[in-house]
Amino acid sequence: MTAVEPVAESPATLPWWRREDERLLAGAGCFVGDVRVPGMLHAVFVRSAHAHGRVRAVDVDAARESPGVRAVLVAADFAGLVAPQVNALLPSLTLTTTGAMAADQVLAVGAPLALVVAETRAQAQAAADLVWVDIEECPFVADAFADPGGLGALDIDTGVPGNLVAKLRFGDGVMPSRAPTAAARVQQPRVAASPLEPRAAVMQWDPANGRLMAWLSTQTPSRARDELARALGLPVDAVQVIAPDVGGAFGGKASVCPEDLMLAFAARRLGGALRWQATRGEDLLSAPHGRASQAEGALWLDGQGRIEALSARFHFSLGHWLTYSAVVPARNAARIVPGPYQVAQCTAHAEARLSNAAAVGIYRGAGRPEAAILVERLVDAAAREAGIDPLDLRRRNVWPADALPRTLPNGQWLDHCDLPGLLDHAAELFDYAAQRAAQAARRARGEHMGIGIGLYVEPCGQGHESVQITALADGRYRLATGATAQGQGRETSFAQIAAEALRCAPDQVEVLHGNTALCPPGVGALASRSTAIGGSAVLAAARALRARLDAGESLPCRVDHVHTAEHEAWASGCVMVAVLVDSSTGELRIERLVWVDDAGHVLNPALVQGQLMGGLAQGLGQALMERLVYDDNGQLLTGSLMDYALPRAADMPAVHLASHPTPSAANPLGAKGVGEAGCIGVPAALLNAAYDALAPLGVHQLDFPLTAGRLWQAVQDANPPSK
Ligand code: SMO
Repeated sequence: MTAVEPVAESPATLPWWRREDERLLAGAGCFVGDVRVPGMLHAVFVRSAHAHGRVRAVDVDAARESPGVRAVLVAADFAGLVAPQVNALLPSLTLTTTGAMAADQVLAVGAPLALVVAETRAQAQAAADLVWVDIEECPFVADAFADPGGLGALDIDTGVPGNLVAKLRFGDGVMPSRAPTAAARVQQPRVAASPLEPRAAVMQWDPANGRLMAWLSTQTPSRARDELARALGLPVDAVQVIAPDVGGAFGGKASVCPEDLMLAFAARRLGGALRWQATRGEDLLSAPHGRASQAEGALWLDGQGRIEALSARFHFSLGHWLTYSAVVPARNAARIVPGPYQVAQCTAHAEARLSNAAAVGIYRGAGRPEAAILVERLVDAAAREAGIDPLDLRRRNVWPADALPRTLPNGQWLDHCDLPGLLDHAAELFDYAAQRAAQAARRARGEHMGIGIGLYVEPCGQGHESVQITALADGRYRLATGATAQGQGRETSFAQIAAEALRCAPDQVEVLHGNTALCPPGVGALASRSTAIGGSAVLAAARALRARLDAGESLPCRVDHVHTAEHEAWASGCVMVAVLVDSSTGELRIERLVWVDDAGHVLNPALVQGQLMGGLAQGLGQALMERLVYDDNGQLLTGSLMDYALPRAADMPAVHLASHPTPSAANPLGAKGVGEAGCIGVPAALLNAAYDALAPLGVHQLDFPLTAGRLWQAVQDANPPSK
């Protein structure tokens, strides 16, 4: 490896500088897969090949005699080890009480059936292949959505009490009795979070002291510590969790998985250290998936083009076990309707069911895309029906800037934002009027050009985050945060916030995160909350520390602070996109993409831009390419990145980003979230653009992902409107 040339200028002064990057770009990062503990053994899971079945036998005799094998553990060995806990957000939530490893039945392809531990990973894999499993197949449901016929139709034997997991309702709007102006159905396929490093863990049991060290690729180290302690019956201070470099998590690493608990249990049983590294295929098969929802809605306009009423129903399919935040997308989707619009009457209803498939958890956006895409689709469809330009219809119905912040009729507090300004700013950059004129001319020539708008508001997290800042005797500062990082540049931004308040240079502030022994207990990094909530904790602690130092306190001097958000920061933004669809091939090409984002007070433009672009790539992937597919036998067809289409660099269009910041009224930094916005506004705009392109052909239903094959089929199926 060649040494990194020192940068002549102090790198901290460069606008793009992130303190994390030199290490990561030079290959000096440390992911869980890089962790080596003396004497550690290697673990491989044997997984079910059947979607639902009774386990007649799991024969591990041959595996136990295989070279290098130290142990083969089956369900009976894990008896009493219960599944991870579920966030009891919803009063009607039915908690499941399955074990970490299913004993007498399997509920999904990929469900663990045995754990093989050997001296090398290859030996563990070879032995795993010798495990013989006899399963009597049962009928299964791969993805369970609502069916109007009632729950009975889905009432399969899941082994879990209650198919209906969550059902909630906000608002008490009475819908008009006349037919709606527009109705829409939006489907969100299952997608894979696809972090750089698949799930990974190193579990080290210290028999002398009865302690567990867990290196875990997680975005919630404190929660993982609590879960591991609970599972092993240990006090929390007997467990230390370290989340080193994570390489992306996107919600997929917010929940402890049953595998993590089994590995910790096995490490204690064997009295040593174990390493598990999921393969990419194993993660596609058995890591928590995202989305997996269907939604339908209806919208009524009055004679003045005002939204009189809006109804939305969301159906989520959750797979065979519940991640900690399994019902958060359902809850978020319901509470975010009607998005940025003033609506007199509104109902939103979300429900979720279990199915014989991989678990579904939160994924970048976590319910916000589901809500925003449905509402934006309804607004565009209503505009078409009413003969009103979609931009104009939005202008008529958004909250004016001076009406915010406010508490909405559904109980949600909507932050300060400038929705008319976002529309105007985006329209100007996009050259909206000229694009519409060009569209008319191109349509006359037979081109299928479409324009789509995605306007969104997104709540960015509730609750608290913690921090400790210590002024050290040598003049440096040590900041330890309960928030964590998966590549967002948290060390850079938190050092920047602290340094400004402490009146020192950012490189005098060391930032520690992702280590439960060194950091105060915290929530972690999710919901786009870390800068708004964790950063506000840093600001308060740094100010308090500065005041104590100015008062002459002796060193070292430490301030602990927990910031609890009184309100939730809401980001907003507007995406406008122009697409051209080739009706003979179905190929969709993005001609222009403009995105004006309101992330509140921007602390570090380079970090914000990185988050926007990353979110855009994932939103684009979800809209155009990505879909996890189970076949009629419950088998996952998209089991590798050869079959599951992640966007690559060449798939990224030119993007015009602009910032339209209004400070949040929810926190002292004025900061809002930014990490998930790309998955919210971008798919909404792309879906509307595709509909707009194909509307003249009579296409009335499009489903994600908008692949060439699907668009071509939609054109074939369309009934062109009579001229
Ligand atoms: S889906 Mo996010 O990591 O809350």
